[in-house]
Amino acid sequence: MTLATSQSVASPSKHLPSAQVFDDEVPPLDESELLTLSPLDARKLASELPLGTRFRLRETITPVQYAFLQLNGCIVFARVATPEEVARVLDEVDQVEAKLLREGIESICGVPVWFGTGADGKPFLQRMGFSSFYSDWLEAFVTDKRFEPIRRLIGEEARIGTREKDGVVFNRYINLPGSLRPDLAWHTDALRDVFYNREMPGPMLNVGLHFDRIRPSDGGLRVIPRTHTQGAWDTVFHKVHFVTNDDDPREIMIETWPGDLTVHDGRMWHRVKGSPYDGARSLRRSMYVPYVVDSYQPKDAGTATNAYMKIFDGIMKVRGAVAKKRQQQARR
Ligand SMILES: O=C(O)CCC(=O)C(=O)O
Ligand SMILES: [Fe+2]
Repeated sequence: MTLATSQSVASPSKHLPSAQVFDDEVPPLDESELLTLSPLDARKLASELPLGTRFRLRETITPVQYAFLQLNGCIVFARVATPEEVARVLDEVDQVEAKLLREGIESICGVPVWFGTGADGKPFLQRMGFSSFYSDWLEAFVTDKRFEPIRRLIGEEARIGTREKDGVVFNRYINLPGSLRPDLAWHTDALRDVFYNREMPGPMLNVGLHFDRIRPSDGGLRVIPRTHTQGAWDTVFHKVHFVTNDDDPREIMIETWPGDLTVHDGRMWHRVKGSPYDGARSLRRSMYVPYVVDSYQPKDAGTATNAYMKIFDGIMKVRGAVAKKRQQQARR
C-alpha cells in the first residue's frame, strides 16, 4: 500500500529547466503606460525599439506589440509557458516518440516522422507533425485560452489547426554524427503554403514555442527583419530555399528562454543556425502551432503523404542512412 502510494507520486520531470537558466533573462518591456497609445504613436515607438525586445502576452495584443510585428515581421513573448509546462511538453513528446518506435509508426496523418540516430545509437526523433495526435495533454495545452490573443492576432476567424496542414510540429536540432538536422537552412514558410494551396500566400503568421535557453553563440533562430513585405519574386528567389545557409549581414538572432513564444511572418526569410557545440549541449527544441484561416481541410490517420512531403522524406531517408553509418563509426 505504502509502496503504491509512493510510486504514484510523480517524480519531477528530467526536463524541468533549472532556475539558473533564467538568471540572464531580459525582462519584457513594461507597457503599463503604453496601453492606450494611438496606432501612429505605437508605430513610432515600435520603430525605435531594439529588435530583441521581449513582450509580455496579456489578454489582448497591445498597440505596440501589433505595430512591432507589422513593422519587423516577428515578435517574442516572454515565457508564455511555465517551466513545469515546458517539462510536461517535453515529457509528452518523449512518450509519443516511444509509441512511434514501439509501433513502427512512420508518419502521422500523412506527415512522415524523421528520426536521426542518437549518441547511444538508438533512433532519435528530430521532426514530427501532428504531435498532439497521440497526446491529449498537448492538444489541450496548445488550445489553452491564454493563446486566444495570439489567435485573434492572426485573424478573428482563425482557428488552431491541430488537424490541418502539418498539425503541431515538434523539432529537435542536435549536433551529432547521427543527426539528420543540426540546423535548418534559409527559407520562407510561404513556399510550403504555395505547395499546399497552389497559390501565392498572403500574410501568414507562424507561432513557435521554445524550450531551450539559446544565446547568440548557440546559433538558433535567425530572421532577416522586414523581408515579410518583399515582393513575391524575393520571397521565392532571394536565396535558395533550404540550401543557402551562410551568415547574412542583415540577420537578427532571436534569443530564447524556455517557455518563450515567437510569432513570425511566414513570408520572411529565416533559418536555424546550427550550434557550434556537440551532443546534448547543442540540443534545441521548438514547437510550431498552425493557426489557420483557409478553408477547413482536416487530416486524419488515413491521409496520404503529399508530393511535397514525399520529396523531403526521400532526402531525409538518404540522409538518415548516411548519418546512422557516421554515428556507428563514431561509436567504434
Ligand atoms: O525551429 C525553429 O524555430 C524554426 C523552424 C522552422 O522555421 C520551420 O520548421 O519552418
Ligand atoms: Fe520556417
